Formats: sequence, C-alpha cells, structure tokens
Amino acid sequence: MERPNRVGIVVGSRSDIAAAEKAAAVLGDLGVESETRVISAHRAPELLARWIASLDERAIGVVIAIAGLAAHLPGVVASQTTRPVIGVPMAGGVSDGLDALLAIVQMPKGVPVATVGVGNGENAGLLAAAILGVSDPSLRDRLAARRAAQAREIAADAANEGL
Ligand code: RP5
Repeated sequence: MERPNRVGIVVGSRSDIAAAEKAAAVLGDLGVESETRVISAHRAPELLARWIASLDERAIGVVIAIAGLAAHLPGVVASQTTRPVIGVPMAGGVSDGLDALLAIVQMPKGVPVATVGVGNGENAGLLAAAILGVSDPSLRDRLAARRAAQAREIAADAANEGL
C-alpha cells in the first residue's frame, strides 16, 4: 500500500465548496496532495460508503468533511474509517453555523471527529497537514516555515514598528 500522505476533502453540497477550496489551497501551498468530492451523506449514502472504502487505495491519510445544517457528514465518515476526520461546520442553518458547530463537536463517545471553526477550511487544511507531518519531517519543516512567515508578516505591520 502507498504511504497515506494525501488528504480527502468531502463536502455535503456544492454550496459548501468555498471551504473545501480554502483547505485544498493551504494543503497545496504545503505540498500536500488532496482530492475534493461532493457527496451528501443522506442523499447519496452508497456513493459515500464507496469513497470511504477506497481511501486506502487513494493513499488518503486524513479526511476533512464539510457540512452545514444537521451536519452529520463528518460523523458518518468517521463511523466508517479509523483515519482522523476533521469536521468543518458551515453557516446557513437556523443559528448561522452554531447549529452545525454543535452538531459536529458533540459527536457521541466512541467515534471522534476533530472540529474547527465555522467555515474555517484553512484551519482544517493546516490541521490535516499537522497530522500527516507527524510521520513526515519535511512537511513539519514547511509548516514551521509557514508559521514563521506569518509571524514575520505581523511583526512587519506598521502598527508594530519598534517592537
Ligand atoms: C448540507 O446541507 C450541506 O452540507 C450544506 O451545508 C447544507 C445545504 O445543502 P444544499 O441545500 O445547498 O444542497 O447537507
């Protein structure tokens, strides 16, 4: 089996695609390959199960699952794989994302889902890279370089002159 060094991104609907693009972009910057699928957990359960069953052959080590409203997609994915699953709640429901956030973060015991902020595809990508970086020193170096660059950018802000 190929080393599982890729990230699988799945959104529940085309309407969630912006968060997936943010995750894919940050992963691309870090030299991590990803693939993005649009599969509803309730409208296309069999297709979702087929994709999850193929994670090994796709060398996918971490899954990012992005959904709003009932937001069951991350939990459904996590129920079918032991790979780490990162859930991204999306705005749009009765509480503008708080509903999806609470749904994802309250995954009942036995099957965890890591949860990032509402719509925060970028942090989901960074967390996925950090997980893959545990067994990839050069990816860890690239993550550290990115942190250093963002710290430099803040230090260079005119408001911080003299510090
Ligand atoms: C969820 O319902 C999706 O993840 C999306 O966030 C939300 C709305 O979906 P659409 O009605 O735009 O397909 O399944």
